[in-house]
This record gives sequence, C-alpha cells and structure tokens, in this order.
Amino acid sequence: MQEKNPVFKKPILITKPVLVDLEKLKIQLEGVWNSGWLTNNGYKHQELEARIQKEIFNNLPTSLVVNATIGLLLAIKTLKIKGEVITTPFTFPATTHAISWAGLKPVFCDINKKTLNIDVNKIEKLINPKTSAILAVHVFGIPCNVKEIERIAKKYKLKVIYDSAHAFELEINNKSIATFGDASVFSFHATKLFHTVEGGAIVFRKNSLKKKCDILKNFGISGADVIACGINAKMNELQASVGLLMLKEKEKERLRRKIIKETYINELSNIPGIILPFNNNEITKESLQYFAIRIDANIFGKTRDFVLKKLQKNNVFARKYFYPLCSHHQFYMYLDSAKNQNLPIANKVVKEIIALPFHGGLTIQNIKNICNIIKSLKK
Ligand code: T4K
Repeated sequence: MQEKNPVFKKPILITKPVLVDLEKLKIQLEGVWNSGWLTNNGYKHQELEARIQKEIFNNLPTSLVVNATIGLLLAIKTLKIKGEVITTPFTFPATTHAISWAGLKPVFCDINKKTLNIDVNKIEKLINPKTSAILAVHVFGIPCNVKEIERIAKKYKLKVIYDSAHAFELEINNKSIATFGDASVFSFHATKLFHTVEGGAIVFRKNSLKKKCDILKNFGISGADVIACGINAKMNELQASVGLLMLKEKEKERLRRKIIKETYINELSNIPGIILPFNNNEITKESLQYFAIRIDANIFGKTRDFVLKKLQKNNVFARKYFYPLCSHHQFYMYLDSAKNQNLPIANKVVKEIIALPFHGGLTIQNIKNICNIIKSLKK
C-alpha cells in the first residue's frame, strides 16, 4: 500500500540499465550486418576482448563469455577443480549454483562484518582433504582480503576464483582486482555499470588457462577435434557491439554515480544505527556498482524491513540484496555448513542489509529525498 502523498510519484528502481546511443549502435550493427558474421569469435568480439584486456585488465588474459554464471562454471572447469569449494553464503545464487552445476560441493564460510566478504579467519577450519578451491565474492565491489586468501591457498594448495560480478574496474593499490586469484569472473549483465545486455568476462592469471577456456567455451572444439566436454558460452556480435559503445559511455555513468555515492554518504553519515559501506583505503578505483547500507534495528529503532516498507510506500524500490542467504535456500539447506550456528555474522547481516537505488538517472535531490524518508524514521 502506498502513502497518500508518496514522496516520489513514479517508481524509483534500484537500477536502470545505461542505454547506449541508438544511432551509434545502428552504425556498429551496420558493420556487423555488412560482415555477415554474427557470432563465433567475430570482429566485434575480438575488438572488445582485446580492448577490455588492455584498457581494464592490465593485459591479463581475458575471455569474453555469455554471462557471469556460465563464466563461473567455465572458470571452475578450466581450473579442473574437484570435491569441495569453500564459498560465501552472502551472494547472489549464481555463485553457489556454479559450484553445484560443476558437480561439486559448496561449503559455506561465514562473512566478515565490515567487508561482508568471506571471513578469512574462518576459512582454514573448513579445509579438509577434499577441499580444492575457494570461490570468494567481492560483494558490492568491496574487495576481499586477497592477501590472506592467497596465503591460505598457497599453504593448502588450493585454487582461488573470485566472483567479481560487482567489481568491474575495481583497483586496490593501483592494481586491477583481476590480478588476484587464478581467475576472476565479471558480469556484464544489463544491471551492471558496464554491460553488454547479457555477458561477462573471465580474467586468468595465465595465458594457458585462457587458451583452455576458449576451447571449453566453444563446445570443446580444438581444430578438427573435440578434446574436452565443452559448452556454448560465446558472446555474440550484437552483445559485443553494445560493449564497445559502453566503453565510452561508462565514463559518464561513473561520474554520475560518484556524485550519487557522495550524496548518500553525506546524508547518511553519523546516524546511529545506519552502517555505511566499508571504506577500504586500499581502494584506488571503485567499481561503483551498488550502494548498500545496513540498519542495526537495536540502535536505529526500526528494523530493515520496516525501513524497506516505508521506502516502498513512497515509491522507492530498494532491494534486500542478498536475502535470503544462499545457505537458507531449500536447495542448499541440507548442507552441514549451511547451519545457522556456523554462520552467525551472515545471519545477522542478511537481516540488516538494504541496497539503495544507485544509477546515473537519479538526481542529487532524488537521493536527498530517499535519505530524508530513511531519516524520518529515526526515533
Ligand atoms: N555473482 C554475483 C555476485 C551476482 O550478483 C551475479 C548477478 C552473478 C554472479 C551472475 O551474473 P550474470 O550471470 O547475471 O551475468 C539482477 C541481475 O540479473 C544479476 O545479474 C545480478 N547479479 C543481480 C544482483 O541482480 P535480479 O533478479 O535482481 O534482476 P531484476 O530483473 O529484478 O532487475 C533489477 C532491477 O533492475 C529492477 O528494479 C528492474 C531494473 N531493470 C532490470 C533489467 C534487467 C531495468 O530497469 N531494466 C532491465 O533491463 O538480478
């Protein structure tokens, strides 16, 4: 039910895709039409892959894929991961599903209460002889403790994959986030700042892995033979055309989101019970993908759900990303590691989190109005 006089007359959604200029897209598509080549490593695909590798990923071997979910599965298959994979329950189901699709067992590890990422102090006690990898997520573009994960991985000879769906362009200490782990998987879904409608990229540490992955993403075909059980995970020329235009467009969106983020921080700082996103001072470039706050009901005086409802009544459709925890989904509840007593921080955070509307179509006044609705609820 809406308020009689909602603050916003029209719905404010969590995000809105950046739409590239239609005339410019037509020119790109004319090139595709003239070539008669629509997919299977076409010219646009080659150009986008090469540019992203050079301009964003510091020349690390990069493979474009059809979406990040399949990208995660491919990364797991490329690295020949077996047995058990330690991962976070506080993520979109795609992360856990990729492990299951690969026929492996996800093992949930609790999260750190500041970063909301896998808690590096709780990983080691979950390692057993069947463990072969860690699949961590840079949730909301806040980096995991990559150094500590690397130390643990080295000690126990584990592979590391980062689900970097939220972390495109994220840099720590002037290094691309893709520099860490054996592979990092990025999402280019329409809801992402940089997108190809659907799509993604896997960035590997080693070129030999990219070569393997490129065979796997094309049905396992190598020359005239099929050398592996591959899949079809190719990005097509229409998606790549959007991506090429987005490389320029994303800069304007980044500037707009920077201002929106600053406005949220100015408006919501120093309000008891509102916890702002962790400010990691190693970040030298942000991904600006999400803006998620937490409501500590004991201090704020109202629950997250109450705040969310009040926002909805005023036409603001914030989201409970990521509620419920993956460990609470009926498909994963049976796992030992899914038990609530093993995941106390994740269970607390999931009741507090709200991802607020965050896209360049919002004005500063929109953000101030959203914050005023929240502030009006403080006792
Ligand atoms: N790992 C992580 C940690 C992820 O968060 C994700 C995906 C993945 C892996 C897998 O990546 P992909 O396989 O998708 O590449 C959305 C996205 O579909 C999903 O990509 C994203 N994470 C997830 C966090 O959000 P929903 O179910 O919340 O989307 P939906 O349809 O409710 O849209 C969100 C909002 O955006 C709505 O308010 C409507 C608006 N919207 C959406 C679309 C698609 C538009 O205005 N226009 C549009 O075209 O999953």
